[in-house]
Amino acid sequence: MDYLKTKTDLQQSLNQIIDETPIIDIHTHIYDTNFKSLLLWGIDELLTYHYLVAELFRMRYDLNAEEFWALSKTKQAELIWENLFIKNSPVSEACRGVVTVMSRLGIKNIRNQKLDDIRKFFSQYPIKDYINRVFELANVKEVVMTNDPFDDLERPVWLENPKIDPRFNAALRIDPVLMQWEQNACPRLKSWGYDVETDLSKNTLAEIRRFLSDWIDRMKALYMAVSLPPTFYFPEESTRGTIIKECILPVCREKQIPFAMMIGVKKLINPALKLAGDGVGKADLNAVENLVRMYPKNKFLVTLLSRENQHELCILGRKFGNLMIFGCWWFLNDPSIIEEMTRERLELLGLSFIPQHSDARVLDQLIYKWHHSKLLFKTILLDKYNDLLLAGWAPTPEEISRDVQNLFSGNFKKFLAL
Ligand code: FIX
Ligand code: ZN
Repeated sequence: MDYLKTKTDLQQSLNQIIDETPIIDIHTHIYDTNFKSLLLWGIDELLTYHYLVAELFRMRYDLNAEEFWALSKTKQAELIWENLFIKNSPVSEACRGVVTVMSRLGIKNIRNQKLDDIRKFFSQYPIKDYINRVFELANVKEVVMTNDPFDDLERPVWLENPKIDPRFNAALRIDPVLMQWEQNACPRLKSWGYDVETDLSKNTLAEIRRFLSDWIDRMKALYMAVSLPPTFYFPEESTRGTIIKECILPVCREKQIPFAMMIGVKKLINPALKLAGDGVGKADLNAVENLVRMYPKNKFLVTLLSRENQHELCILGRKFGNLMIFGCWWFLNDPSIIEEMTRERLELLGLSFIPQHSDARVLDQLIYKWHHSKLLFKTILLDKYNDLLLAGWAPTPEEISRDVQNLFSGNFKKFLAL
């Protein structure tokens, strides 16, 4: 057995393992080529990512949002490039990410490049080759999409029963069912042939279950997902509480798939910023505690948006094996917070969690979101294994490889198979 007995040995072995271990990215907003314009890629999409739009309006508070949104995508990108990269150093995580993507794609002397030349670089790739290149650079073997039957661009694609690239798994996203039943989901389901009314009669509940089951089967969805506000509570005498209890949880049990709850989004606190206008709030984790305890036969994937919720979530994770904690979501996907959350999770949960997801909305973001996170995991895990070494336990490269495989894909696969 070649035990790793020094920090230097640990570091060399760990760095190689982290670089070589393929990833399943369990939550993204990217699509395979069947979904045409929904698949976003290239420099203009990278620069107009809603994280950067929010940062632009900080730098240029004088900008009129309506006028900005009226600009073409290329003009929006040029404004962002000028204000967040040229007139100010791109130090934010989202700005640095754009630089990382270009560097790792092989673009040289980025800071002196003209945007049109960068555009030419991206245009050289046929999209299917580019998908391969991005997955190869990020070392991502599979992603899970966010698939929304209420999206008028996406739904027709699914109804054609498309042959989806096997690297792109589906997740059924059902926010309108839980968040806008009366005004949105109910009339839409009715128009699609489901015999539903706004009041939640036994028949309506059965039809909602049929709708969920149909779409899980159509998409071969790995899980069902929803994003919920910080005010979310359960159990709750409400439309949302009833649909979760009578529809979501029974169907997830029947299909043996997890229910993924992403909790803490304050939708559109600044509507003028559109996708960039969402905020964050601390959630009441009694809601999660009640769900995982009351429904031991259901599996729950949970990620929370508030940094202040993370320690409580780890403690819940220690108590309930049907709760799988995942990712450093959105406003938490920053080195200082990833560091804090990942250390806390390793100390409290060992290796029984999913450390990261990319939430990539633009295909190329897989490159930076994973490169940045893997750099952090190298530092964090080195400390943890070195702590172990100092305590008197020398791991082997095979054991570290096993551990990292579980963190990067095995924990997710095993949780799905439970
Ligand atoms: O609800 C979600 O899936 C969120 O991740 C998105 O709504 C959000 O805009 C995002 O992309 C964050 O990274
Ligand atoms: Zn997301």
